Amino acid sequence: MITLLKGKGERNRMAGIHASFTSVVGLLCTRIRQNATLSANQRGCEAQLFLYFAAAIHSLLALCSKIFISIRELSGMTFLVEIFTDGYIPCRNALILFACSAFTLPALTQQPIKTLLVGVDRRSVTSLNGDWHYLVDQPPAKGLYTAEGKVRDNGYALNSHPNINNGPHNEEYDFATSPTLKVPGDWNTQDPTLFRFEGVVWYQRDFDFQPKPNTRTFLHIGAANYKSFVWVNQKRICDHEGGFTPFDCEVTAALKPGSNFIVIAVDSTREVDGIPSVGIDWFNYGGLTRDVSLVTLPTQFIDDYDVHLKRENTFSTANANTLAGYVHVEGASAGTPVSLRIPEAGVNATLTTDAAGRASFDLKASKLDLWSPETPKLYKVELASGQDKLTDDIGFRDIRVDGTRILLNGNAIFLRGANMHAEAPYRTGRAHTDEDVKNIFGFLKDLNANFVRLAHYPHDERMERAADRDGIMVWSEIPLWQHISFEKPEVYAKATYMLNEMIRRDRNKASVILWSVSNETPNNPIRTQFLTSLANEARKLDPTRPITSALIGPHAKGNEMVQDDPLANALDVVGQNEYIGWYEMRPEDADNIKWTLPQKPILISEFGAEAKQGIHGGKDERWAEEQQVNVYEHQFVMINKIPQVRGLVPWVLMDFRSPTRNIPKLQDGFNRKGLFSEDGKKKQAFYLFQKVYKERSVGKAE
Ligand code: GCB
Repeated sequence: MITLLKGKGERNRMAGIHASFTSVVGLLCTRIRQNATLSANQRGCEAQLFLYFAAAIHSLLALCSKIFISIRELSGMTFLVEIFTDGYIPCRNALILFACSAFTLPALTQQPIKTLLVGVDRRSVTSLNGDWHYLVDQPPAKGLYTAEGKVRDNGYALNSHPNINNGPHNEEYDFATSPTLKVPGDWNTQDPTLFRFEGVVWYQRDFDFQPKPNTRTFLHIGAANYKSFVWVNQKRICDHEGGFTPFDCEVTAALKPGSNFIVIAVDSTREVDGIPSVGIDWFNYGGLTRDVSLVTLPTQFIDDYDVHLKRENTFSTANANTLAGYVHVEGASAGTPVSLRIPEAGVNATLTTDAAGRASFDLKASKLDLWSPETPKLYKVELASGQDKLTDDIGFRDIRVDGTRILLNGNAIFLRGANMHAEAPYRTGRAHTDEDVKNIFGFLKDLNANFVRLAHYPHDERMERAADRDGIMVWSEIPLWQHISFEKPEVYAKATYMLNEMIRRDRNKASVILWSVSNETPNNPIRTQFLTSLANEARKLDPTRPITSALIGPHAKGNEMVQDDPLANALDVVGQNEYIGWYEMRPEDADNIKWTLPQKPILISEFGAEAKQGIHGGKDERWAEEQQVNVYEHQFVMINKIPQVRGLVPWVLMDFRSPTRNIPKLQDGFNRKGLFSEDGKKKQAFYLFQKVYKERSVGKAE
């Protein structure tokens, strides 16, 4: 109330203090980060002290200014109210800013990523896919969590068996006689009683193993949504958070000759401080949703590599014959030889590792045919070091931004795309099989698409493999969707970890041309600083690809749309989501909208309307296929007037399950904005895009 009565001048002054504080903190933190002479701990400490100091000064100044204004303007009674209401706000803001700025600290002191094997699908492994016994630990999951919230190692993890016929009463569970779930696979679509279950499910399976001398063995989990706790032969091996990226747990010491068993508790409970957080518009499929395997390697092994076309300051086809990158050999001492061979490109080199086990290279190939959607050329890249070797299929290409253009191998490109969730066509559930991937790529090819945004999280690695083979360019994203706890340092640490895992898994995929740090986040300083740091982190991890994010807003003022989200400054390519004709305004209003957008390449990264396949009617009848077409036709009029649009990414290729879409007979639990229904039936809008993409009638590459 009182705040509303305040003069505009004072509010502006407060906003000014705020903004200056934020930018000073941002600037100083950047300087501190850049100071390579300080050790990580020193830097962390200096930054922390500085932030405490700055936050304290800010609170003090802000509070003094409030008190002063209150004394001057108001009676004693109101003055008190002022201190407790408005006076509280700057303090709170300062604290939030402090916390927000402090999220830079984990980045300063961050631990290197644990072993994460790159190219596991190119190795010979022992698959643990198949039938796993399971039991459900209903919320509050007392089987997994103690009253203090600690993880229980002495319960189901022990895989004990009940004394049924004699002996003292002991356990009240038995994995051995419990039903089974298929791994990989979500539990929701396998057991009807678990369809809407979000919580803890315990998985167990036996396996035989014969340890070999001088080897190390890892349990590789392609993805488990959302938290996992792993035990092998009753020993706690590892935990992991994040539902869409792979992880490896070393099991060498826990394994024994003969029969072994593994127990994994997977918790799909949504958490406010999770990434994503609690509100999501896709189905929260839980479980061991991707391949699980045992990978046995020599004691020194290749755990990571990056083989790419060297990025020069300017691209020229004539000079596009140098390869750069590194091979990392875990356990190697300095001077360990590494062989890198690409016979078809005339590369046959012996590299040597440095003290950190990394063999960097910069090598001329005798001949390179660059990867592109038209010629998705992949080379056999053979890596070997000591007893370890593997062969990957890698394409080489250059992707960069030049002004408002996106250049692939020096040529301006226009992205004819679609968004896709990891929803399996026809069968529904989380997509993970070769068949799912074949179906999704069949849809894209039929559409004449050359691009897919894999929303809103990293998909199964098979998708990128298929994209590499089929010549479909990819936008890959971490699940940082809308509202997350931007003010929490531990959430920033999680985001960087997920980013690391995503980039590490897919950096050798030529098809991946964009890393996205987020989707539709609220425009405020805390968020902007968080995502700017994250975008810079992505650039540091991979300086060869442009960074993007999908922005939302602004709302139209009359027929003006001005996108002034400062996050755009941190991006190379700006994704603009908008739903004119569905969530706001009428479809035909789009014709007259005047957009002001950053002078960067813009992708219309989401637009569309719902329609239920098979419902027909007028162009203004909601849910009719004709209405969906009408929305898109007006969108095309609008988009054709925005000169820097470099791609169309309709929302969405196929209808997908969502817990929030509950209109009976129309949605029935599905977001219906697909060009295809979930059972693969084309809606009219599919044919519209198929034609537009064939004729190249909307948008220009330059
Ligand atoms: C959006 C979100 C996407 C939703 C979509 C919708 O803006 O990015 O995740 O599913 O809108 O259909 O509302």
